[in-house]
Amino acid sequence: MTIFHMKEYDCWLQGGFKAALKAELLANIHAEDGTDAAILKQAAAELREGLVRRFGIRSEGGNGVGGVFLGTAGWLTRIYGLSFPPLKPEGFHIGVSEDRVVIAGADAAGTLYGVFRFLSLLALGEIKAGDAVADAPVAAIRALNHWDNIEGTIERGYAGGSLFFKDGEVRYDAERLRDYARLLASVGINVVSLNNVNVRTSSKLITEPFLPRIAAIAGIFRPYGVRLLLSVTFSSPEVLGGLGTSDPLDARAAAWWRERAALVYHHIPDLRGFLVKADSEGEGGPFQYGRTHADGANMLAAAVKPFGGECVWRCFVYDCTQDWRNTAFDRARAAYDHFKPLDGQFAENVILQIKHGPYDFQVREPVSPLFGAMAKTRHTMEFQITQEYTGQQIDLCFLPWMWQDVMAYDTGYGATVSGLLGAQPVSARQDAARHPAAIEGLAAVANTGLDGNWTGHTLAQANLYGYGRLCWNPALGAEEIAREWCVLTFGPGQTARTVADILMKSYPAYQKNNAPFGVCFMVEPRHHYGPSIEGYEYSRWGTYHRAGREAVGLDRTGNGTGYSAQYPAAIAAVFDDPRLCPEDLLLFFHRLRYDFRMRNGKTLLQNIYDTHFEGYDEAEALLAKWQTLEPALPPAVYCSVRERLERQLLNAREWRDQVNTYFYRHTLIPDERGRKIYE
Ligand code: GCV
Repeated sequence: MTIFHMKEYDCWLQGGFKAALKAELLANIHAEDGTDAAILKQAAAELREGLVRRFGIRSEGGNGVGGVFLGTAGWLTRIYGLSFPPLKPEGFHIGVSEDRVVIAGADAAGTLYGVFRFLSLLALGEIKAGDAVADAPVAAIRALNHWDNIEGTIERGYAGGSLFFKDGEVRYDAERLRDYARLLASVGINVVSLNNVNVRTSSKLITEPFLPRIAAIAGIFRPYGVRLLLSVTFSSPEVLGGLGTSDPLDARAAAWWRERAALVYHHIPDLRGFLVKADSEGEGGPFQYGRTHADGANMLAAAVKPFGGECVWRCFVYDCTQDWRNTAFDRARAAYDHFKPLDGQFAENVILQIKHGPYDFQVREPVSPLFGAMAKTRHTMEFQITQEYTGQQIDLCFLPWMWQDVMAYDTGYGATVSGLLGAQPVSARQDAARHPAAIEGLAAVANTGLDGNWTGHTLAQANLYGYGRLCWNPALGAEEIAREWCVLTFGPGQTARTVADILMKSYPAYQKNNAPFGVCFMVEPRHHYGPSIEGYEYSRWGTYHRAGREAVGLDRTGNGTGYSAQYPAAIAAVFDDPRLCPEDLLLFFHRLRYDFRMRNGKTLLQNIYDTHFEGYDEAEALLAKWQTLEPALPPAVYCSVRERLERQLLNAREWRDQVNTYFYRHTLIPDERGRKIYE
């Protein structure tokens, strides 16, 4: 085996590749970079820098008729008389002949994305003379949310400290932020929020001493086509303005926000807008004043509207002070119950951000019933790349494996999630063909920090890469994403194939270890790493499985909490019938006896035992497979992943033994294969 000398810091933009196109051709660059447009200049710089660093090809400046022609389609037509098929916004066309490569962007961002795609295709060995590639992002909003605190810590962060803040200040390494912006742009991310949605001490970021520093960060991201969002606390008029109220219908609060928005936009004129978590887990919100979330969001939207800004409003609103004794209450209902009745009441520059499932980024949840149902309100879907509930970047869990299921889910409104993402947003209503409930984009909680490899677990870089690629093209399968990422990171060959195989097997293994069949939340309270079967069972958070001697799970059908009725009738009918319900969601929708026969003919209990034994064995196989790569990897990379896979195995052992023991003690029914379960 040969060693590909990958550098963890470089992620999927590794050097050391051989270009299949002639160096003389690639070195001769004719680029539209003599303009004022920062993004176009960056595109040309990225092409030159990428060719040197990744392929060892140094450009000499354009001369003669051959070479690489880079710019917007309009410029290439004007200067060189080239013509192109119509390009979609932010899209590009790449055409290669024996003596010419043309990279034409629909606009400046498309040109930049065209460069990154060209370099990727070159590294993947997937571009040669005669090829033509035209592509454009499917999702208009491709956002990354950081949950960074101004102290420098990161809520649910597992990769070191904040890239943006330290000790109460905006403090960063500009070089590193540029590298970060490049990484994000290379997979098409175009919006980044910097600070935690639990705003607390970072509420002051929208005050004068901090704004110039935030503006400087915006300046680093700008040439990469990335615009910033700032998380703000709804209670700002009280907290920062000393007003004594933040009531959205109080003229003083609205005026305070208008003034504040003017100040913020004075410093950062292209800020995308404000991101808000309101009435949730201790954050203030309109409910405090007896107002609706439309009242709250619209007030903020009005404040940023004169500057072209948007109010991104999260739908993670639920009562976290519940009583476990109350079996009628169901937290899963909350987002739909709160927001569906408000559909149509939000201003045009409000974008609702809805978690992909009704709970909270569990290993397996149904898709939220709000998707497809919000026909009159702009909205995006929220994912979590940081692995709060999926192993915290100690355990390997390749998230695109689950995200592809979300994308393929048929909402029952005449479109899958991926179909809704492809549709036009509400703001482009004139298009009669558009689906009324188009999803305008994706947002995801970032998994990055100051660790040298950005993500703690080196293989967790694949989740960030995969998220960007999925925003770009929601129809991309996990396997394709894994293959691309592995070649771009580990070079072509057997090592990449082995790592891709490890990635693809990691999510099913993790799911088997975790709470059985969609029951959710059997995790250690507070930090959420590792099993605690009753950790949340008697708490206020509304996350119960109610396991007893004879049955487990929550009845969310019409006979129970009625949650399933939030879906269109045809979908609800599937979820309501335990014989039709997807088995990995069986206990999310049903309370079932342990002797319920699943589709493989075995009882529910035996399936719980089996999956947990398998989950451990599969974690063991992941480690064994990784160990075969020792001769092919730089020692530091090999060792850091091996050490994590060893910890993952210990974790899997806890999951297996705690879950199986728990159910054995409740039922006193042994494993039919006589495997070890503790008394
Ligand atoms: C930022 C979960 C997490 C919280 C997070 C919250 C949210 O509850 O545990 O850390 O808060 O989701 O999405 O707002």
